[in-house]
Amino acid sequence: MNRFTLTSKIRDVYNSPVGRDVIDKLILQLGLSEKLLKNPLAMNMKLGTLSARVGGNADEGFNDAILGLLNSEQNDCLKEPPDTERKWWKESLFYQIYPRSFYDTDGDGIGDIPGITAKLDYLKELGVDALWLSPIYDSPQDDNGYDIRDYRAIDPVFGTMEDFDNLLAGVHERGMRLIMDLVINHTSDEHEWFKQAVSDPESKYRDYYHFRKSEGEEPPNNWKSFFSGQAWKKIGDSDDWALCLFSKKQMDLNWDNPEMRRDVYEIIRWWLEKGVDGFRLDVINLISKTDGLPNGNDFIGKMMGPRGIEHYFYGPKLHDYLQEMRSEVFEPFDAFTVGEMPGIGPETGKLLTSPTRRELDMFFSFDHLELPGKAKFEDYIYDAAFLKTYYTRWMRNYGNAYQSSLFYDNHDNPRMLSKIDPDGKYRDKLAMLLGAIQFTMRGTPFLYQGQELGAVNTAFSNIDEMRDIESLNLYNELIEKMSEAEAFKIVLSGARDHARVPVQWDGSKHSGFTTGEPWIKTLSDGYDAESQAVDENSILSFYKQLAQLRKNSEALIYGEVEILRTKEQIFAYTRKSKGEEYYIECNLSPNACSRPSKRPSGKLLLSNYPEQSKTMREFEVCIIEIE
Ligand code: ISL
Repeated sequence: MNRFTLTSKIRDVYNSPVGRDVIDKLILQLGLSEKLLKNPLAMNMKLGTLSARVGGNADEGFNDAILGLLNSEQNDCLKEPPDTERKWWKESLFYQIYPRSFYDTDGDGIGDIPGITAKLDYLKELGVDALWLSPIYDSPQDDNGYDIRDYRAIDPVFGTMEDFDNLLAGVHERGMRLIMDLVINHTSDEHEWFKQAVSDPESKYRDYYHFRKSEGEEPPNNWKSFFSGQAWKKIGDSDDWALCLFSKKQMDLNWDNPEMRRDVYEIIRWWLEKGVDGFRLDVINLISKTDGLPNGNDFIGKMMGPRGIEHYFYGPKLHDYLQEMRSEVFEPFDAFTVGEMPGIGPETGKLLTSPTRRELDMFFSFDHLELPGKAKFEDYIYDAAFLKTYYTRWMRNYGNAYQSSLFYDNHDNPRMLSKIDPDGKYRDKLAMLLGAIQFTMRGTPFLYQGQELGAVNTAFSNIDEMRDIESLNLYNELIEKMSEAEAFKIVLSGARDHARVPVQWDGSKHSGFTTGEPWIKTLSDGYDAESQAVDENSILSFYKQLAQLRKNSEALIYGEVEILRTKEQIFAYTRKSKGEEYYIECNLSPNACSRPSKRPSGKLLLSNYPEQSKTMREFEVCIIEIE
C-alpha cells in the first residue's frame, strides 16, 4: 500500500528516508534555503502544493516520479543502530590511480601497470593503505576503459596479465590492498555478449541488454545520455535500438535477466580468486530501470542530470540486486565494496550501506562537488564555506553512524583547488586545509593522484587539446547554438581532462611522466613529487604528516565528530575517543578573521601557517590535541 500521496504533509515525507533525501535534493538543486525545514508553515504544506510551486513544472510525470520514489521504500531504517564494527577499510587511506596518466614505463606516452608497480614505494611512504585502479581491462577506450570489451583481460596499452600479477604481489608485499574498478552497468558494444545480441536476435544475449523497437529516427523513449544526445544506439538500418546511458559504445546491461547477473558474478569471482581485495562499483545505483522504460520528466532531468534519471538512479530492484550480488560473491571472499552513486543522499545511502542490510560497505556521494543550485559545466567560484554546511548535514545524518567516503578530486571532475581558488593565490594553504579536513573528518579518505602534490586545473587553450568523450560531445552539441569560444568556455569549466593530465614526477620534460609523446597535454608548473619530497614545508610533506597522524589515532578513525557553533567562515570540530581528543579549526575563507573566543586549549600538532596568531589567516587550519 502506498504511504504517501499528494495530500501527505511535507513533515511526514521528510521523516521517511527517501523523502528526506528527495526534499534535501530539491532544496540543494534549486538553491533554496535550508531554513525552510524549520518553518512550520512549510512543513505543514501538502506535497501536492509543494510540487505545484516548484516553478510550475510539476506536471503529472513529476508527481508520479516523486511519489514512486517516496513509496519505493516502506522500511523505515532511519533508526538503525550505528555501525561500530572495526574494519580495515575504515582505517585505511585509499588512493585512486588513473593508470593512463600515472606513470609510463614503455615510452608510448600512456601510463601503464609497470609504472604503478614502480611507484609503490612512493605510495607506501605517503601512507597509502589501499589502491583503487581505474579500469585496466581490455577496451576500445572510447571512455578511457569504462567501456569494457573483455573483463578477464588486461588492455595491451596498460600491459599484460603478468604485469598485473606482479603489481598485486607488490601491493600485498608492502601490506597494502588493491581494489579494482568494476563497470557492470554497461559493457562495450564490442563485448562478445553485445556482438552476439546484435548478430543474432534469437540469441540469449539479446536479453542481456535493453533492446527496443522504434521506427524511423525517433528513439524508443525520451531519455538523454550523460554524454549528450539521446540515450539510444540505433542498430544498423533496422528498427532496433539499444539503451546506452553513457557513450554510444557503452551498452546498458539488463539486470532483470538472472543469467546475465550470474555471468557478471562469475567475472567478479574470477578477480577475487586472483586475490584482489574489493571493488569500486561504477555507477552501481543505475543498474535497475523502471519496467517498460517510460519517458522521463523534463524538470527532473534539468534539475538532476539527464532526462529519464528518475527511472534508474534509485531503481525498483536496486536493493535486491545489490543484496544478491553481495551474498553470491562479495561475502564469501570478505571483499570490500564502495559504490559510485550519483544522486544518492545520506538517508538512501544508509539503506544501501547499513551493515544489517548487507548491500555495500561504502558509497560515494557527490553533493559537495558543486555549490547548491550550480552545475558542473558552470563557470563560478566555489565558496569553501559550503563545506561546513555539507559536512554538518552529512555527519548529522550519516557520518557519525556509518562510514563516509571523504574525497574532493577524482577522474570525473576539475580539481577542487581550482574551483575554490581559480587564480592559485592560496594554492599551498588551501591544499593543506582540504587535506586536513579530509584526514580529520569522520570517514575514509580517498586521495586522487596528484592531490597530494597540489595539482590544479590545466590551461587547455582549445578543444583540440581535449581528449574526453564527454567534453567533445558536449562541445559539438553546444556549437550548434553558440560560438566556438563560448562553447569552449563552458566545456573548460567542467572538463574531466583537468584531472586526467599526467602526474608531475619531476622537473624534467613532460614532468618525468614519459620519455615519449604524452597522450594528453602535460602540466609542468614545479609542483612535482621529486622537489616536494625534500621540502619539509611542501604539500606532500604535509599530507604525509596527516596520514601518520590519522593512522595512529583511534579518535580520528573511530571517534565521534562534533561540529561546533562558530561564525560562518569558521569550521571547527572535535574528534574524541577514550580520553584522546582533537580540536580542528579551519578558516574556509580567503579573508582573515578573529579566532573563536571559546576554544579548547592544547598542543598544536599541525598547521599550514608557521605559528598561531590572534587572527585566523586566509584558509588557515590548526589541528590541536586537547590536553
Ligand atoms: O562525470 C560525469 C558527467 O559530468 C558524471 O556524470 C559521471 O559520468 C558519473 O559520475 C559516472 O561516472 C562513472 O561512469 C562513467 C565514466 O565515464 C566515469 O569515468 C565513471 O567514473 C561511465 O562508465
